[in-house]
Amino acid sequence: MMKRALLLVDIQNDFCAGGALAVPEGDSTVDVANRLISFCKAHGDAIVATQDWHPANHGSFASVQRTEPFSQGRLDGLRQTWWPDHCVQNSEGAQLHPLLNTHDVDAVFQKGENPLIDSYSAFFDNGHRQKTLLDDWLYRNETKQLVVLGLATDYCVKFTVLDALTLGYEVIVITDGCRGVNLQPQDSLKAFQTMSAAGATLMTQADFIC
Ligand code: VGL
Ligand code: ZN
Repeated sequence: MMKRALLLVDIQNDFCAGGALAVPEGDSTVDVANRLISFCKAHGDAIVATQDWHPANHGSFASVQRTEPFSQGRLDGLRQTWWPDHCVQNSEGAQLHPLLNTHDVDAVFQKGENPLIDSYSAFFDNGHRQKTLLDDWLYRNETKQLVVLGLATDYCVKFTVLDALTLGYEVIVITDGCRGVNLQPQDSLKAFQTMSAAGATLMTQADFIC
């Protein structure tokens, strides 16, 4: 039996309306996520969610670097965008969206705790130096296929999907369940193209549920 897991990336208050790093239309991922949670639950799939989970002194914060949000620099030798303070551990902004059906979520994985390096992917930090517990959990669950959606298309969704493909998972990305930051106008489109070129299958929720 091919086991499947639904992976909900960073559907957190800070990436939604009114949040510290609000992604345009970020809230619209919640309905898609809830529909897929019901569908996948009914099919016996695992359901996992991630949280961006930074200490208040995280090195990706423009405030910590005393610079302008959305400008660029280097962190631990890697290119880095400086973000507004967001998803600070245990804050309201770091909580999963209140309308997300977390009752049916089997496990939540946190990332971005190390203040010295950013962590867009749910599997590794941006330098691939440390691994989260997600891959081991999925391995124990005998997961072959991941169905991915969430926030943000051009950062955490993209890098999660690329790492998942490298780790050998079959990956389906639910395009209408994702929204991007789009610091540059085409970033989300490019991210979908990059994920597709790397081997991910792009589908809408309607395609997937049919
Ligand atoms: C994210 C920017 C900074 C994301 C997280 O979840 O896509 N983006 N931290
Ligand atoms: Zn972050």
